[in-house]
Amino acid sequence: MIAPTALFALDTLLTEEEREIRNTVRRVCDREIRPHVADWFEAGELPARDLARTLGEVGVLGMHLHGYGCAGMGAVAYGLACLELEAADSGLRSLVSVQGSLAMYAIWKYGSEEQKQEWLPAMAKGERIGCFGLTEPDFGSDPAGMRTTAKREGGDWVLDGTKMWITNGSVADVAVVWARTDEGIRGFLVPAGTPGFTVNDVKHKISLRASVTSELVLDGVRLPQEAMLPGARGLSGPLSCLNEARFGIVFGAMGAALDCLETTIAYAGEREVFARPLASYQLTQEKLADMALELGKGLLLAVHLGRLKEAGTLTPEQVSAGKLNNVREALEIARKCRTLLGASGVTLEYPVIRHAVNLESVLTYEGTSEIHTLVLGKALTGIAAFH
Ligand code: TGC
Ligand code: FAD
Repeated sequence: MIAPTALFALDTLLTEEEREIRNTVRRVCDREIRPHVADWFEAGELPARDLARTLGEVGVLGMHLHGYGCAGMGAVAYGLACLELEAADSGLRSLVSVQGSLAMYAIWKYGSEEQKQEWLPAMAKGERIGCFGLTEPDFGSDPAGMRTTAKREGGDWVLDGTKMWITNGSVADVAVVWARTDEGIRGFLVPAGTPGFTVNDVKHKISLRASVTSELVLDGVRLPQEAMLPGARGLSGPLSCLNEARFGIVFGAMGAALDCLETTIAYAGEREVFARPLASYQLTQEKLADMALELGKGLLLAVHLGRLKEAGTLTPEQVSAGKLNNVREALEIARKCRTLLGASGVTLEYPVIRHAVNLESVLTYEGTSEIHTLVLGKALTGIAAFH
Protein backbone atom coordinates (compact mmCIF):
# COMPACT_ATOMS: atom_id res chain seq x y z
CA MET A 1 0.00 0.00 0.00
CA ILE A 2 1.22 3.52 -0.72
CA ALA A 3 -0.15 6.84 0.47
CA PRO A 4 -2.10 8.83 -2.16
CA THR A 5 0.52 11.59 -2.14
CA ALA A 6 3.37 9.06 -2.50
CA LEU A 7 1.81 7.91 -5.78
CA PHE A 8 2.91 11.22 -7.27
CA ALA A 9 6.18 11.47 -5.30
CA LEU A 10 5.04 14.90 -4.20
CA ASP A 11 7.77 15.22 -1.59
CA THR A 12 10.43 15.20 -4.30
CA LEU A 13 9.10 18.61 -5.37
CA LEU A 14 9.55 20.12 -1.91
CA THR A 15 12.59 21.44 -0.13
CA GLU A 16 13.58 20.06 3.24
CA GLU A 17 12.47 23.32 4.88
CA GLU A 18 9.04 23.07 3.22
CA ARG A 19 8.62 19.50 4.43
CA GLU A 20 9.59 20.56 7.94
CA ILE A 21 7.08 23.41 7.95
CA ARG A 22 4.37 21.05 6.71
CA ASN A 23 5.21 18.52 9.43
CA THR A 24 5.23 21.20 12.13
CA VAL A 25 1.79 22.50 11.13
CA ARG A 26 0.50 18.92 10.91
CA ARG A 27 1.74 18.21 14.46
CA VAL A 28 0.04 21.34 15.79
CA CYS A 29 -3.21 20.37 14.05
CA ASP A 30 -2.97 16.83 15.46
CA ARG A 31 -2.42 18.19 18.97
CA GLU A 32 -4.54 21.33 19.15
CA ILE A 33 -7.25 21.03 16.52
CA ARG A 34 -8.17 17.50 15.42
CA PRO A 35 -9.16 16.23 18.89
CA HIS A 36 -11.69 19.09 19.28
CA VAL A 37 -12.78 20.22 15.84
CA ALA A 38 -15.83 17.97 15.45
CA ASP A 39 -17.15 19.30 18.78
CA TRP A 40 -16.52 22.91 17.73
CA PHE A 41 -18.27 22.20 14.46
CA GLU A 42 -21.25 20.58 16.20
CA ALA A 43 -21.52 23.43 18.72
CA GLY A 44 -20.98 26.07 16.04
CA GLU A 45 -18.26 27.64 18.17
CA LEU A 46 -14.56 28.30 17.74
CA PRO A 47 -12.06 29.38 20.43
CA ALA A 48 -10.66 31.79 17.86
CA ARG A 49 -8.56 33.92 20.23
CA ASP A 50 -6.74 30.94 21.75
CA LEU A 51 -6.24 29.38 18.34
CA ALA A 52 -4.92 32.62 16.87
CA ARG A 53 -2.26 32.78 19.59
CA THR A 54 -1.31 29.15 19.04
CA LEU A 55 -1.10 29.67 15.27
CA GLY A 56 0.85 32.89 15.85
CA GLU A 57 3.39 30.97 17.93
CA VAL A 58 3.82 28.48 15.08
CA GLY A 59 4.40 31.43 12.74
CA VAL A 60 1.69 30.76 10.15
CA LEU A 61 -0.12 34.11 10.45
CA GLY A 62 1.05 36.25 7.53
CA MET A 63 3.86 33.73 7.06
CA HIS A 64 4.39 34.64 3.39
CA LEU A 65 4.86 38.34 4.20
CA HIS A 66 8.26 39.90 4.89
CA GLY A 67 9.13 42.14 7.85
CA TYR A 68 6.94 43.39 10.73
CA GLY A 69 7.32 40.10 12.64
CA CYS A 70 6.14 37.95 9.70
CA ALA A 71 8.03 34.78 8.82
CA GLY A 72 8.82 35.68 5.18
CA MET A 73 8.33 32.13 3.89
CA GLY A 74 7.87 31.08 0.28
CA ALA A 75 4.51 30.52 -1.40
CA VAL A 76 4.76 26.73 -1.40
CA ALA A 77 5.55 26.66 2.33
CA TYR A 78 2.52 28.86 2.95
CA GLY A 79 0.39 26.65 0.71
CA LEU A 80 1.47 23.53 2.59
CA ALA A 81 0.49 25.18 5.89
CA CYS A 82 -2.94 25.91 4.38
CA LEU A 83 -3.17 22.30 3.22
CA GLU A 84 -2.48 20.95 6.71
CA LEU A 85 -4.87 23.38 8.36
CA GLU A 86 -7.66 22.55 5.93
CA ALA A 87 -6.99 18.82 6.35
CA ALA A 88 -8.10 19.53 9.93
CA ASP A 89 -10.99 21.83 8.97
CA SER A 90 -11.67 24.48 6.32
CA GLY A 91 -12.72 26.83 9.13
CA LEU A 92 -9.20 26.84 10.55
CA ARG A 93 -7.66 27.55 7.16
CA SER A 94 -10.21 30.33 6.77
CA LEU A 95 -9.15 31.89 10.06
CA VAL A 96 -5.55 31.90 8.82
CA SER A 97 -6.40 32.98 5.24
CA VAL A 98 -8.44 35.95 6.38
CA GLN A 99 -5.89 36.98 8.97
CA GLY A 100 -2.77 36.59 6.80
CA SER A 101 -3.81 36.81 3.18
CA LEU A 102 -6.65 39.33 3.43
CA ALA A 103 -6.38 41.57 6.50
CA MET A 104 -2.60 41.51 7.05
CA TYR A 105 -1.83 41.50 3.33
CA ALA A 106 -4.06 44.56 2.77
CA ILE A 107 -2.21 46.45 5.51
CA TRP A 108 1.22 45.15 4.41
CA LYS A 109 0.65 46.02 0.75
CA TYR A 110 -1.41 49.21 0.99
CA GLY A 111 -0.97 50.53 4.53
CA SER A 112 1.08 53.49 5.82
CA GLU A 113 4.21 52.78 7.85
CA GLU A 114 2.28 53.72 11.02
CA GLN A 115 -0.55 51.30 10.17
CA LYS A 116 1.95 48.51 9.51
CA GLN A 117 3.79 49.12 12.78
CA GLU A 118 0.56 49.34 14.72
CA TRP A 119 -1.11 46.18 13.44
CA LEU A 120 1.20 43.70 11.70
CA PRO A 121 3.53 42.51 14.51
CA ALA A 122 0.60 41.89 16.87
CA MET A 123 -1.41 40.19 14.12
CA ALA A 124 1.53 37.93 13.24
CA LYS A 125 1.64 36.84 16.88
CA GLY A 126 -2.12 36.23 16.94
CA GLU A 127 -2.55 38.81 19.68
CA ARG A 128 -4.81 40.81 17.40
CA ILE A 129 -7.24 39.45 14.82
CA GLY A 130 -8.34 41.02 11.55
CA CYS A 131 -11.26 40.60 9.19
CA PHE A 132 -11.87 41.74 5.61
CA GLY A 133 -15.17 43.35 4.67
CA LEU A 134 -15.78 43.39 0.93
CA THR A 135 -19.05 41.45 0.40
CA GLU A 136 -22.39 43.15 1.05
CA PRO A 137 -25.88 41.65 1.35
CA ASP A 138 -26.67 42.55 -2.29
CA PHE A 139 -23.17 42.49 -3.76
CA GLY A 140 -21.07 39.35 -3.44
CA SER A 141 -19.82 38.28 -6.87
CA ASP A 142 -20.10 41.87 -8.07
CA PRO A 143 -18.28 43.96 -5.43
CA ALA A 144 -18.09 46.88 -7.88
CA GLY A 145 -21.75 47.55 -6.99
CA MET A 146 -21.05 48.06 -3.27
CA ARG A 147 -23.26 50.55 -1.41
CA THR A 148 -21.03 51.21 1.59
CA THR A 149 -19.84 54.78 1.40
CA ALA A 150 -17.07 56.82 3.00
CA LYS A 151 -17.64 60.58 2.90
CA ARG A 152 -15.28 63.32 3.95
CA GLU A 153 -16.44 65.50 6.86
CA GLY A 154 -13.83 68.06 7.81
CA GLY A 155 -10.60 66.11 8.18
CA ASP A 156 -12.47 62.87 8.97
CA TRP A 157 -14.15 60.08 7.03
CA VAL A 158 -17.68 58.90 7.85
CA LEU A 159 -18.59 55.36 6.83
CA ASP A 160 -22.13 54.02 6.30
CA GLY A 161 -23.18 50.60 5.03
CA THR A 162 -23.38 46.89 5.76
CA LYS A 163 -20.89 44.12 5.04
CA MET A 164 -22.11 40.52 5.08
CA TRP A 165 -20.63 37.03 5.50
CA ILE A 166 -17.44 38.36 7.07
CA THR A 167 -15.12 35.67 8.46
CA ASN A 168 -13.62 36.49 11.90
CA GLY A 169 -16.01 39.48 12.11
CA SER A 170 -17.01 39.37 15.78
CA VAL A 171 -13.58 38.27 17.02
CA ALA A 172 -11.66 40.86 15.02
CA ASP A 173 -9.80 43.75 16.61
CA VAL A 174 -9.67 45.49 13.26
CA ALA A 175 -11.86 45.31 10.16
CA VAL A 176 -10.45 46.16 6.75
CA VAL A 177 -13.54 47.76 5.19
CA TRP A 178 -13.85 48.63 1.51
CA ALA A 179 -16.09 51.61 0.72
CA ARG A 180 -17.10 53.83 -2.16
CA THR A 181 -15.71 57.39 -2.03
CA ASP A 182 -15.64 60.38 -4.39
CA GLU A 183 -12.28 59.08 -5.56
CA GLY A 184 -13.38 55.46 -6.15
CA ILE A 185 -13.21 52.43 -3.86
CA ARG A 186 -10.87 52.86 -0.89
CA GLY A 187 -9.94 50.71 2.10
CA PHE A 188 -10.27 51.72 5.77
CA LEU A 189 -9.06 50.23 9.03
CA VAL A 190 -11.97 50.19 11.45
CA PRO A 191 -10.96 49.21 15.03
CA ALA A 192 -13.48 47.11 16.98
CA GLY A 193 -15.51 49.26 19.35
CA THR A 194 -15.47 52.40 17.18
CA PRO A 195 -18.79 54.21 17.84
CA GLY A 196 -21.38 53.31 15.19
CA PHE A 197 -19.64 50.02 14.31
CA THR A 198 -21.60 46.91 15.34
CA VAL A 199 -21.10 43.24 14.51
CA ASN A 200 -23.71 40.46 14.47
CA ASP A 201 -22.86 36.81 14.01
CA VAL A 202 -24.52 34.75 11.27
CA LYS A 203 -26.41 31.91 12.93
CA HIS A 204 -27.75 28.60 11.58
CA LYS A 205 -24.88 27.90 9.17
CA ILE A 206 -24.59 24.23 8.32
CA SER A 207 -21.21 24.72 6.63
CA LEU A 208 -18.00 26.11 8.15
CA ARG A 209 -19.49 25.83 11.60
CA ALA A 210 -16.02 25.94 13.15
CA SER A 211 -15.58 29.46 11.82
CA VAL A 212 -16.96 32.84 12.87
CA THR A 213 -19.04 34.55 10.17
CA SER A 214 -20.54 37.96 10.81
CA GLU A 215 -22.40 40.98 9.54
CA LEU A 216 -20.62 44.32 9.97
CA VAL A 217 -22.88 47.36 10.35
CA LEU A 218 -21.37 50.82 9.86
CA ASP A 219 -23.68 53.60 10.95
CA GLY A 220 -22.00 56.97 10.79
CA VAL A 221 -18.62 55.52 11.78
CA ARG A 222 -16.23 58.46 12.08
CA LEU A 223 -12.58 57.74 11.35
CA PRO A 224 -9.52 59.98 11.07
CA GLN A 225 -7.78 60.44 7.72
CA GLU A 226 -5.04 58.09 8.99
CA ALA A 227 -7.51 55.17 9.00
CA MET A 228 -7.49 55.03 5.20
CA LEU A 229 -5.12 52.62 3.44
CA PRO A 230 -3.15 55.13 1.37
CA GLY A 231 -1.89 52.69 -1.27
CA ALA A 232 -5.18 51.12 -2.46
CA ARG A 233 -7.24 52.88 -5.11
CA GLY A 234 -10.11 51.27 -6.97
CA LEU A 235 -11.40 47.69 -7.03
CA SER A 236 -7.98 46.31 -7.89
CA GLY A 237 -7.01 46.95 -4.24
CA PRO A 238 -9.36 44.40 -2.66
CA LEU A 239 -9.20 42.07 -5.68
CA SER A 240 -5.42 41.84 -5.39
CA CYS A 241 -5.85 40.69 -1.77
CA LEU A 242 -8.26 38.00 -2.99
CA ASN A 243 -5.51 36.57 -5.21
CA GLU A 244 -3.48 35.89 -2.06
CA ALA A 245 -6.29 34.10 -0.23
CA ARG A 246 -7.42 32.19 -3.32
CA PHE A 247 -3.86 30.90 -3.72
CA GLY A 248 -3.99 29.44 -0.20
CA ILE A 249 -7.28 27.73 -1.04
CA VAL A 250 -5.67 26.01 -4.06
CA PHE A 251 -3.57 24.07 -1.54
CA GLY A 252 -6.09 24.06 1.29
CA ALA A 253 -8.88 22.35 -0.64
CA MET A 254 -6.48 19.50 -1.44
CA GLY A 255 -5.87 19.13 2.31
CA ALA A 256 -9.57 18.53 2.93
CA ALA A 257 -9.62 16.06 0.03
CA LEU A 258 -6.54 14.24 1.30
CA ASP A 259 -8.04 13.85 4.77
CA CYS A 260 -11.23 12.43 3.21
CA LEU A 261 -9.33 10.00 1.01
CA GLU A 262 -6.99 8.76 3.76
CA THR A 263 -9.95 8.26 6.10
CA THR A 264 -11.84 6.38 3.41
CA ILE A 265 -8.97 4.10 2.38
CA ALA A 266 -8.55 3.06 6.02
CA TYR A 267 -12.31 2.55 6.42
CA ALA A 268 -12.64 0.52 3.21
CA GLY A 269 -9.82 -1.76 4.34
CA GLU A 270 -11.57 -2.57 7.62
CA ARG A 271 -15.22 -2.54 6.71
CA GLU A 272 -16.56 -5.92 5.54
CA VAL A 273 -19.50 -6.08 3.15
CA PHE A 274 -20.77 -9.37 1.76
CA ALA A 275 -18.00 -11.10 3.76
CA ARG A 276 -15.10 -9.24 2.11
CA PRO A 277 -13.37 -5.94 2.78
CA LEU A 278 -15.06 -3.04 1.00
CA ALA A 279 -11.61 -2.20 -0.43
CA SER A 280 -11.51 -5.52 -2.30
CA TYR A 281 -14.34 -4.63 -4.70
CA GLN A 282 -13.55 -3.26 -8.14
CA LEU A 283 -16.18 -0.54 -7.85
CA THR A 284 -14.48 0.68 -4.66
CA GLN A 285 -11.02 0.55 -6.20
CA GLU A 286 -12.21 2.52 -9.21
CA LYS A 287 -13.52 5.23 -6.90
CA LEU A 288 -10.27 5.28 -4.90
CA ALA A 289 -8.10 5.35 -8.02
CA ASP A 290 -10.13 8.19 -9.57
CA MET A 291 -9.92 10.20 -6.38
CA ALA A 292 -6.17 9.61 -6.03
CA LEU A 293 -5.72 10.84 -9.61
CA GLU A 294 -7.65 14.06 -9.03
CA LEU A 295 -5.89 14.62 -5.72
CA GLY A 296 -2.48 14.10 -7.29
CA LYS A 297 -3.23 16.37 -10.24
CA GLY A 298 -4.57 19.05 -7.88
CA LEU A 299 -1.47 18.87 -5.69
CA LEU A 300 0.86 19.07 -8.68
CA LEU A 301 -1.07 22.09 -9.94
CA ALA A 302 -0.85 23.70 -6.51
CA VAL A 303 2.93 23.24 -6.28
CA HIS A 304 3.37 24.50 -9.85
CA LEU A 305 1.34 27.63 -9.11
CA GLY A 306 3.35 28.06 -5.91
CA ARG A 307 6.61 27.99 -7.82
CA LEU A 308 5.21 30.55 -10.29
CA LYS A 309 4.20 32.74 -7.34
CA GLU A 310 7.70 32.46 -5.88
CA ALA A 311 9.12 33.48 -9.26
CA GLY A 312 6.78 36.48 -9.30
CA THR A 313 4.98 35.45 -12.50
CA LEU A 314 1.70 34.00 -11.17
CA THR A 315 -1.30 35.67 -12.83
CA PRO A 316 -4.83 36.11 -11.38
CA GLU A 317 -6.17 33.85 -14.16
CA GLN A 318 -3.83 31.05 -13.08
CA VAL A 319 -5.03 31.46 -9.50
CA SER A 320 -8.63 31.25 -10.76
CA ALA A 321 -7.78 28.03 -12.64
CA GLY A 322 -6.30 26.53 -9.47
CA LYS A 323 -9.14 27.62 -7.20
CA LEU A 324 -11.82 26.43 -9.63
CA ASN A 325 -10.25 23.05 -10.28
CA ASN A 326 -9.04 22.18 -6.81
CA VAL A 327 -12.16 23.18 -4.87
CA ARG A 328 -14.45 21.50 -7.41
CA GLU A 329 -12.42 18.28 -7.32
CA ALA A 330 -12.03 18.36 -3.52
CA LEU A 331 -15.80 18.59 -3.19
CA GLU A 332 -16.26 15.65 -5.59
CA ILE A 333 -13.72 13.64 -3.60
CA ALA A 334 -15.47 14.43 -0.31
CA ARG A 335 -18.85 13.41 -1.75
CA LYS A 336 -17.47 10.18 -3.25
CA CYS A 337 -15.71 9.30 0.03
CA ARG A 338 -19.00 9.89 1.83
CA THR A 339 -20.67 7.21 -0.33
CA LEU A 340 -17.96 4.70 0.63
CA LEU A 341 -18.55 5.32 4.33
CA GLY A 342 -22.23 4.46 3.95
CA ALA A 343 -24.34 5.59 6.90
CA SER A 344 -21.22 6.20 8.98
CA GLY A 345 -20.40 8.88 6.43
CA VAL A 346 -23.21 11.12 7.64
CA THR A 347 -21.93 11.37 11.22
CA LEU A 348 -19.27 13.61 12.74
CA GLU A 349 -17.47 10.48 13.92
CA TYR A 350 -15.62 10.70 10.61
CA PRO A 351 -14.37 14.00 9.13
CA VAL A 352 -15.74 13.38 5.64
CA ILE A 353 -19.22 14.93 5.83
CA ARG A 354 -17.73 17.90 7.73
CA HIS A 355 -15.24 18.47 4.92
CA ALA A 356 -17.98 18.02 2.31
CA VAL A 357 -20.30 20.64 3.80
CA ASN A 358 -17.37 22.98 4.50
CA LEU A 359 -16.27 22.75 0.88
CA GLU A 360 -19.71 23.99 -0.20
CA SER A 361 -18.74 27.34 1.32
CA VAL A 362 -15.24 27.17 -0.13
CA LEU A 363 -16.81 26.66 -3.57
CA THR A 364 -18.75 29.91 -3.04
CA TYR A 365 -16.40 32.23 -1.20
CA GLU A 366 -13.29 33.85 -2.68
CA GLY A 367 -15.11 33.90 -6.02
CA THR A 368 -17.76 31.31 -6.88
CA SER A 369 -16.96 28.51 -9.32
CA GLU A 370 -19.07 30.38 -11.90
CA ILE A 371 -17.04 33.59 -11.45
CA HIS A 372 -13.74 31.70 -11.85
CA THR A 373 -15.15 29.96 -14.93
CA LEU A 374 -15.95 33.39 -16.37
CA VAL A 375 -12.46 34.67 -15.49
CA LEU A 376 -11.04 31.78 -17.53
CA GLY A 377 -13.60 32.40 -20.28
CA LYS A 378 -12.47 36.01 -20.48
CA ALA A 379 -8.81 34.98 -20.57
CA LEU A 380 -9.47 32.50 -23.39
CA THR A 381 -11.73 34.69 -25.54
CA GLY A 382 -10.86 38.23 -24.59
CA ILE A 383 -14.58 38.83 -23.93
CA ALA A 384 -15.86 39.60 -20.40
CA ALA A 385 -19.18 37.80 -19.84
CA PHE A 386 -19.78 38.91 -16.22
CA HIS A 387 -22.17 41.73 -17.05
P1 TGC B 1 -12.94 44.46 -13.60
O1 TGC B 1 -13.44 45.64 -14.37
O2 TGC B 1 -12.57 43.22 -14.32
O3 TGC B 1 -11.69 44.88 -12.71
C1 TGC B 1 -11.70 46.07 -11.90
C2 TGC B 1 -10.25 46.36 -11.59
O4 TGC B 1 -9.70 45.30 -10.80
C3 TGC B 1 -8.62 44.65 -11.52
N1 TGC B 1 -8.73 43.22 -11.25
C4 TGC B 1 -7.85 42.57 -10.47
N2 TGC B 1 -6.74 43.00 -9.83
C5 TGC B 1 -6.05 42.09 -9.12
N3 TGC B 1 -6.45 40.81 -9.01
C6 TGC B 1 -7.55 40.35 -9.63
N4 TGC B 1 -7.92 39.07 -9.48
C7 TGC B 1 -8.31 41.24 -10.40
N5 TGC B 1 -9.46 41.15 -11.13
C8 TGC B 1 -9.68 42.36 -11.65
C9 TGC B 1 -8.84 45.03 -12.96
O5 TGC B 1 -7.62 44.97 -13.67
C10 TGC B 1 -9.36 46.44 -12.82
O6 TGC B 1 -8.27 47.30 -12.51
P2 TGC B 1 -8.25 48.81 -13.01
O7 TGC B 1 -6.95 49.33 -12.50
O8 TGC B 1 -8.35 48.74 -14.51
O9 TGC B 1 -9.45 49.47 -12.39
O10 TGC B 1 -14.00 44.17 -12.46
P3 TGC B 1 -15.47 43.61 -12.55
O11 TGC B 1 -16.32 44.53 -11.75
O12 TGC B 1 -15.85 43.30 -13.97
O13 TGC B 1 -15.36 42.23 -11.71
C11 TGC B 1 -14.52 41.20 -12.08
C12 TGC B 1 -14.79 39.99 -11.15
C13 TGC B 1 -16.20 39.47 -11.29
C14 TGC B 1 -13.80 38.90 -11.57
C15 TGC B 1 -14.51 40.39 -9.68
O14 TGC B 1 -15.44 41.31 -9.23
C16 TGC B 1 -14.52 39.21 -8.73
O15 TGC B 1 -13.48 38.55 -8.53
N6 TGC B 1 -15.67 38.91 -8.04
C17 TGC B 1 -15.71 37.88 -6.99
C18 TGC B 1 -15.72 38.56 -5.64
C19 TGC B 1 -15.06 37.72 -4.58
O16 TGC B 1 -14.30 36.81 -4.83
N7 TGC B 1 -15.29 38.07 -3.32
C20 TGC B 1 -14.61 37.41 -2.22
C21 TGC B 1 -14.79 38.19 -0.94
S1 TGC B 1 -13.64 37.79 0.34
C22 TGC B 1 -14.03 36.23 0.79
O17 TGC B 1 -14.83 35.58 0.22
C23 TGC B 1 -13.30 35.66 1.95
S2 TGC B 1 -13.80 34.04 2.32
C24 TGC B 1 -12.85 33.57 3.64
C25 TGC B 1 -11.58 32.91 3.26
O18 TGC B 1 -10.85 33.38 2.37
O19 TGC B 1 -11.24 31.88 3.86
P1 FAD C 1 -24.13 35.94 -5.54
O1 FAD C 1 -23.10 36.87 -6.06
O2 FAD C 1 -25.50 36.47 -5.31
O3 FAD C 1 -24.24 34.68 -6.51
C1 FAD C 1 -25.37 33.78 -6.52
C2 FAD C 1 -25.17 32.82 -7.69
O4 FAD C 1 -25.13 33.58 -8.90
C3 FAD C 1 -23.84 32.07 -7.63
O5 FAD C 1 -23.99 30.75 -8.13
C4 FAD C 1 -22.94 32.87 -8.57
O6 FAD C 1 -21.87 32.12 -9.11
C5 FAD C 1 -23.97 33.24 -9.64
N1 FAD C 1 -23.53 34.38 -10.42
C6 FAD C 1 -23.15 35.61 -9.98
N2 FAD C 1 -22.77 36.38 -11.01
C7 FAD C 1 -22.92 35.63 -12.13
C8 FAD C 1 -22.69 35.86 -13.52
N3 FAD C 1 -22.22 37.03 -13.95
N4 FAD C 1 -22.96 34.86 -14.38
C9 FAD C 1 -23.43 33.66 -13.96
N5 FAD C 1 -23.66 33.38 -12.65
C10 FAD C 1 -23.40 34.36 -11.76
N6 FAD C 1 -16.84 37.93 1.97
C11 FAD C 1 -15.96 38.87 2.43
O7 FAD C 1 -15.88 39.97 1.92
N7 FAD C 1 -15.16 38.58 3.50
C12 FAD C 1 -15.19 37.39 4.14
O8 FAD C 1 -14.44 37.18 5.09
C13 FAD C 1 -16.12 36.39 3.66
N8 FAD C 1 -16.24 35.21 4.32
C14 FAD C 1 -17.21 34.31 3.93
C15 FAD C 1 -17.44 33.17 4.70
C16 FAD C 1 -18.45 32.29 4.34
C17 FAD C 1 -18.71 31.08 5.18
C18 FAD C 1 -19.20 32.52 3.17
C19 FAD C 1 -20.26 31.55 2.77
C20 FAD C 1 -19.00 33.65 2.44
C21 FAD C 1 -18.01 34.58 2.81
N9 FAD C 1 -17.82 35.77 2.10
C22 FAD C 1 -16.93 36.72 2.55
C23 FAD C 1 -18.72 36.14 1.02
C24 FAD C 1 -18.38 35.45 -0.31
O9 FAD C 1 -17.25 35.98 -0.88
C25 FAD C 1 -19.61 35.59 -1.22
O10 FAD C 1 -20.62 34.76 -0.68
C26 FAD C 1 -19.32 35.21 -2.65
O11 FAD C 1 -18.46 36.15 -3.25
C27 FAD C 1 -20.60 35.09 -3.49
O12 FAD C 1 -21.43 36.18 -3.29
P2 FAD C 1 -23.00 35.96 -2.95
O13 FAD C 1 -23.08 35.01 -1.81
O14 FAD C 1 -23.59 37.31 -2.78
O15 FAD C 1 -23.61 35.23 -4.21
